[in-house]
Amino acid sequence: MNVDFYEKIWMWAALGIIVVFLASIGFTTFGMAVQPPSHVEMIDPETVRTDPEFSQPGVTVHEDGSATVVVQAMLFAFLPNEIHVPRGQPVTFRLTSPDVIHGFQIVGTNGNTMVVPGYVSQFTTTFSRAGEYLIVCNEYCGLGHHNMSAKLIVEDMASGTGGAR
Ligand SMILES: [Cu+2]
Repeated sequence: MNVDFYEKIWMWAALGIIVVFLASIGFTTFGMAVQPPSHVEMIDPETVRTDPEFSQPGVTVHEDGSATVVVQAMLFAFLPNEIHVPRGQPVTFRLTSPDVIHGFQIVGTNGNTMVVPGYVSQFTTTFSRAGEYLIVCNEYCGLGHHNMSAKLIVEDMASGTGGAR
């Protein structure tokens, strides 16, 4: 079979691109440890409302000053609706949904995650500026989607108070 010289160049170039793509995927996966989450926390959406953790959504401030925020995102609200967290301390958000997919975006910060029924979404961030932040659902979830919002208040707290509010 006679293959034109220029055709051959393009065939080898295409092969070369595929090799480069596969090599870069291999390098980032094994060399740089960039990979999908190895730990996925699951939860039965049917039991979220009676789950020991998620049936008591709220903020827990720990001895070291850091905080954990447990949030239920549901049609069409966040529980709790007003979240008080300490400024300058790591704040870990743990979220899940008992119904459909929601979003959880803290406007003006890097706090943003998807909330998928069946899974626990978790992220940790630190807020350096005190003040009031708007939390919105950024995944269209139904007729009341535009009303789905909450308030985050970043404030200076005495560490180690253990006060949940
Ligand atoms: Cu929503």
